[in-house]
Amino acid sequence: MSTLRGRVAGLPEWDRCAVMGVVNVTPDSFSDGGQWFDGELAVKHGLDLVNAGADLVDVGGESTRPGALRVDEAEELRRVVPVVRELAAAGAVVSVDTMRAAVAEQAIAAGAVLVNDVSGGSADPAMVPAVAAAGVPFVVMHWRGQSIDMNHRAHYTDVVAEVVAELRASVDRAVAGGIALERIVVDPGLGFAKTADHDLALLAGLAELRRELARPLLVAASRKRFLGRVLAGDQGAPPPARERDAATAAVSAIAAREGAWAVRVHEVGASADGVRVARAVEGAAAGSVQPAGSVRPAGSVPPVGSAGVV
Ligand code: PMM
Repeated sequence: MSTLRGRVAGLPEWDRCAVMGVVNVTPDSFSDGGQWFDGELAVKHGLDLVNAGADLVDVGGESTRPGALRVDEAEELRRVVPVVRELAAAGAVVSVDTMRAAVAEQAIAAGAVLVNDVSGGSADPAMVPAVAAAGVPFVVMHWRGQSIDMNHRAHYTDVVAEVVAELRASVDRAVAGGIALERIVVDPGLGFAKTADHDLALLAGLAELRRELARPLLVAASRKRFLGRVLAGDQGAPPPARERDAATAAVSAIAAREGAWAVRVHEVGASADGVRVARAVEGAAAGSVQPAGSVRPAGSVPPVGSAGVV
């Protein structure tokens, strides 16, 4: 299994695709803007995600939706650090979603064990040295610039090949800056300087991304625009972000089956089921039907082969 998904040094190893639940402590994220802006509500939400089956929770204080303006560092710290501290103290595996080294450093001091940087270390020159010094894992996402105007950069001849090449360059920069390769996760950055067709091509190319980059892969499709377009078809208005969770869970199952290391989602339960089904199918394909992984607290899928399964 490790060969399929890869292992990330410094993190627990799950026997299937992991599920990362999203905690946006922001007033304006496209997907859940304002819902968890209050720190206490954000902590409660993070714990709810863990109870629903999240293996990790990703805490962010800055929206990266297309057109978003940056928040200042003091405000991002104010939003993120107390939430990270409480979730880590409660036993959650916490990652911090930030482009700022200072936020990463303080989140790590508060208990975060993974830094998820949508800019892959490009937005803040102090990020790679900070993560290297802390010795924590690092998510390198494919990124072509800040959200304010990223849609203008959605031009590719061969999106999979170009994302591979650009991600490889970011990984090389991170390694040259002192981050151990075994601690690096890569992410194609669905929706970041990409059209819906680009996102779908990248999902179709997950096996190639995994093979070419030879690093664990994080897939973050949750509630994104391309799903709205898929659901609406050629005509009609896309459903709002919060009505894209079933489609998100479908992507989670596909990504898990393609060997993704983790999926990043807002609604955890259905994706937690999806990755377990993928795991069971994987076991069957390998010729041995195996239980579907570690215990899931709520709405569990019974182990394959247990009584009562039709
Ligand atoms: N997308 C968002 C935020 N953080 N992190 C990673 N690694 N990959 C992503 O695609 C990604 C991300 C977009 O906003 P959201 O928090 O509402 O999903």
